[in-house]
Amino acid sequence: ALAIRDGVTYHPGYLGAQEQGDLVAALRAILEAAPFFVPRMPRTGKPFSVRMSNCGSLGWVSDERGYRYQPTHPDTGLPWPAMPERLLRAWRDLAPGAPPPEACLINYYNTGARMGLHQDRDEDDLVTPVVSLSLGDTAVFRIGGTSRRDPTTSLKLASGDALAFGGPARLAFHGIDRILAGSSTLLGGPPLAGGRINLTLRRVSPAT
Ligand code: MD3
Ligand code: FE
Repeated sequence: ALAIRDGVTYHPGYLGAQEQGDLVAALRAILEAAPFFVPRMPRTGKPFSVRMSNCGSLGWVSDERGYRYQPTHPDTGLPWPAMPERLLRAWRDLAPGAPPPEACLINYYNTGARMGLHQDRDEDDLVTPVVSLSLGDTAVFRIGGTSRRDPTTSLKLASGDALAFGGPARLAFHGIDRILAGSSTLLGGPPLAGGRINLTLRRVSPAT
């Protein structure tokens, strides 16, 4: 593992080719039960370019009413599917000693999708690390400090790479500048027509 900056641990090639394929198969089953929804900006309702779903006991959603975690899918009203065992193992590997994850956000980026610089602060637990896994096309990821004006570092995230964000990096500004189309053959066939999937595992409620 490499220290990218204070609190950021990078594990290039954390998932092998077989594990990536198995995880995509598990995600296809999850997405049949919990299809991608289109998140919208609070107040304005402007749609995100990223499509989303979740697994675990809680899922992150966004609409005109705001950002929040909830136990059910915003369109189907059904509970989110369970987290696959391989994700729970990744959490134990990459956030050792942390209380179990409650939410896994599934972000899907087509070519042209991006995510502006932001902080993750919708969780009541802001101390447990966030763990991220990348699948499919390579993304140009950018991370700065806890002030929007802090200098940023760019990193290319390839399929199978993992990151953990803890300590001072838990509240760092970060985003996805672009997706390198055609850089991976992992994701093919609906609803994943190429592009990139990012999985972010989080603790939402403070451990008791
Ligand atoms: C740094 N997702 O879902 S993953 C997000 O690739 C999000 O889909 C991006 O930012 C993606 O909120 C970036 C890397 C990441 C995830 C969570 C973080 C970096 C983080 C939380 C705190 C600090
Ligand atoms: Fe984020």
